[in-house]
Amino acid sequence: YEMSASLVGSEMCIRDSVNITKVLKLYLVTNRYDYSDEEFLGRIEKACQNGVTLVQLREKEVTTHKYFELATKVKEITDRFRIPLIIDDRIDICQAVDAAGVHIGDNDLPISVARRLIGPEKILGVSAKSVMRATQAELEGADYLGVGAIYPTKTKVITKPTSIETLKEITRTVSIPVIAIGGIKEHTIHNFKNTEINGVAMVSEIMCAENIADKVSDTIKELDQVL
Ligand code: 3NM
Repeated sequence: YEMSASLVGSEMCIRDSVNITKVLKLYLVTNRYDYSDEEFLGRIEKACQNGVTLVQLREKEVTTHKYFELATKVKEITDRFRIPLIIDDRIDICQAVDAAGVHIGDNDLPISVARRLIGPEKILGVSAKSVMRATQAELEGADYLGVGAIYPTKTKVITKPTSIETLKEITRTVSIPVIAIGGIKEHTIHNFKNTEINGVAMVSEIMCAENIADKVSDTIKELDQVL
């Protein structure tokens, strides 16, 4: 994928320098589980080394101080690999560490407000579980959509099942890129043939993999067959 060096520095226009249709291919969403910081960061680094194309830092139960600290450390890693870092929910953390963008769901700020706050230069991702929400998100300034949960997931999240049919309807309707999320495993990627998605987001499949390097590179090979 193409990405200019400006992503690494604090220059403006991150959004323009990232090829959004390509960086969504294998989208790692983090989860801390019971890992030590060292183990957690080590896993993210392994994933970056072996082919994930974007990292979303997703923290739900930490203080702002801790979120900032983790975001700073994760950004050191993603910068090294020239991979965009997206922050879940927290616009302030995104701005504080100059991440590439922010991802918001139904319970976060309204989409248009989030866009106004982050400005035109940061990437805005939005969760969409219906065609209506997807259309609205596109209108209000989303750069990409996360659609799910496609499969049942054990990862702690407020979501509801979203069918592959709805996913297809969304990709047919909107013109911004779409990723699938929720319970996706290396061995279920083939199910996304002909859905017109730009990539998949994974949490447990990568964060809990016994061998992250193999998991990521094998998953990329699967994606190459399907996308
Ligand atoms: N968002 P796993 S599902 C963070 O449906 C997240 O919007 C979802 O975890 C949504 O890959 C989910 O381990 C968790 O199943 C996905």
